[in-house]
Amino acid sequence: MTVRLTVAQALVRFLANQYTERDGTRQRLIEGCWGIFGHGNVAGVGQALLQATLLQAQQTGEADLKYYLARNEQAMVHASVGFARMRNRLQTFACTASIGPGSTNMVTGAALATINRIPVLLLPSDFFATRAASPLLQELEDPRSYDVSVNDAFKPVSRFWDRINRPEQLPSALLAAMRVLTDPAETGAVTLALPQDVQAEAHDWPEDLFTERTWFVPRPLPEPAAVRRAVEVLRNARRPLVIAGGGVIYSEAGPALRAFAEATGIAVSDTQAGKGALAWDHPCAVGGVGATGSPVANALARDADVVLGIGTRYSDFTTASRTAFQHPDVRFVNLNVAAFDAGKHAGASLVADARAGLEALTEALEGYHVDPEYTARIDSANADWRQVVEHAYHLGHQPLPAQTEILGALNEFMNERDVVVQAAGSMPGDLQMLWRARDPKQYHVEYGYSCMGYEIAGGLGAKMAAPDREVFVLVGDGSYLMMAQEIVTAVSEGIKLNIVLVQNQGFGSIGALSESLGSQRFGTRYRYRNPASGLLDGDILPVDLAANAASLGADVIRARTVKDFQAALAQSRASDRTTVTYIETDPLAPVPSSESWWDVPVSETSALDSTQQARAAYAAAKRDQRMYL
Ligand SMILES: Cc1ncc(C[n+]2csc(CCOP(=O)(O)OP(=O)(O)O)c2C)c(N)n1
Ligand SMILES: [Mg+2]
Repeated sequence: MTVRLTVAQALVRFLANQYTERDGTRQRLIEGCWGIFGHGNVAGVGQALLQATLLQAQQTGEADLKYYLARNEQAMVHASVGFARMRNRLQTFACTASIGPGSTNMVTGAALATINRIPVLLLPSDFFATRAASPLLQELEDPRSYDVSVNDAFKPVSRFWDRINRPEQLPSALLAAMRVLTDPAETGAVTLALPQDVQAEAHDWPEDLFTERTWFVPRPLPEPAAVRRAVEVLRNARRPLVIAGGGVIYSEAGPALRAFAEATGIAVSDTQAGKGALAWDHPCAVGGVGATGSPVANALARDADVVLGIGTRYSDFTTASRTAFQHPDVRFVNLNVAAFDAGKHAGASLVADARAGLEALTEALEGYHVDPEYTARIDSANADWRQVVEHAYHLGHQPLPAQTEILGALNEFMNERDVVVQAAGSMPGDLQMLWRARDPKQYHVEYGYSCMGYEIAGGLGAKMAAPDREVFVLVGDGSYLMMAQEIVTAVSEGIKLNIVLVQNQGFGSIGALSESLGSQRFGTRYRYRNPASGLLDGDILPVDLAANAASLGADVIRARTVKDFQAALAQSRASDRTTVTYIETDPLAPVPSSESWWDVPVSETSALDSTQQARAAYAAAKRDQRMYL
């Protein structure tokens, strides 16, 4: 039996019938379709989405793929990532974009998804497969080949990429796309480029293509010999340290991690993606590790003889650019579902689902426990650090509050299940160091790509995934100016976000970095150009981002003091409308030290004193950098 449909209609019908299942729970894989239409997709995928919606409304038994209109194509990928991350990678969205700029706007989102190992299905439109009308509006013409389009730019940032030049190619491409999206080791952006003529072309499809399909998301078990090798290393450890990454959370391995920590007494540090895997006030929890981590975790990392990395990619922030671990014989044990990550730093590789691997390790390590002196050291360091955090949370900085006070007030205000979303600027570092999370879904900081502009769009996706939670989006003025437009989408869809807009007149983060590297905050402030100096160091600009947010349809509260801010948060929570709380902070306020380092090279030769001094400090710090072999 066959059914006659266009390629786009077949695509939509197929996607509406895909499910994932893990631990006996089944859910739709593709929750809906984000899109912005242009000539490349309006009559193809657009028509198919409309038809599916209308047929479903008539109760024909046709499954729908609900359409959401974004305001920028990059943002719709971010929203899909926010959603998929919140749903532990078991569900995501498709994104349809028109030919050319609509499609290439998604490239940044694709890179973000792939780097963070989050599934998202991208459907950029492409020029005619027949080339009947070439060159089209927005078509890249490559004199060397007619088989090149701007969508080839998705190749390095996609885990699977294909172009559907004939209807017959669609079924196998779709099956491969679903396999990659649902494979925890391979997942990331999946791109199917769809020529605009092929989208509208009819074909007789086997009906079996559209039967419901369930993709079982595996929990690979560790190989017994690999467990034995890992345990051999761990049993000899006197100063071990766990690094919990995002993989712990995606695998819902928090309880298994807690059981492991309690059985062994090993301290647990976390990465940006792993924060909240173990509650911050658990006796074994020592906070963030690495360049923006807590000094407690970083001191343990410095002395660790064995590092057990679980579900972590070991980014430079996590390893302090490979200076975090200074024990001469430090060894790594890497529990990861992806062999690629499990093999890093010449570690003993334990390729497995985080939960399954932790259960196996806990069992095989029976009888092992760190010595009481190690435990006492953690307790006392944690007690000292808590006081530092309390101080930073309540600094009383004048006249403008410090950012750490805003984060503190928010942390104290939020309920356990509320979610904080952030991505770039000075906040991820402060959050990584100071935030206290109990729930594994509370801390949502995108720090694989640290993409300015993820905040509001990603928060929108997170809220769609968890309508029962309050979502607090923290966004800097720089990020806000890059991508604020999804406030309009939130308003139009009636999706309520609590947005906190932190105004510090430019790039607080890069300003501080620049200063520490001898570059004197050059080009990091939003100021008038000063004719005298020729630099952007004139007066503050007459820009009112609060008024801008109001103009996009949000309710806006202007707060000046921490007290105002607390009242604004309560008002924001009580409202059912997207609310922006606007607050100015002092970018020069003090922040506690992580006692760590990040490798950002400084000019080796320079006419500036500031750069020469920074270079000397850089060269000294660089000496601690190691290859872990
Ligand atoms: C898309 C993008 N462009 C550039 C950067 C580099 N960058 C990192 S933080 C930052 C400044 C962020 O400014 P803002 O949002 O105001 O946060 P603040 O640093 O002031 O806290 C820049 C330019 C980035 N991470 N992402
Ligand atoms: Mg700023």
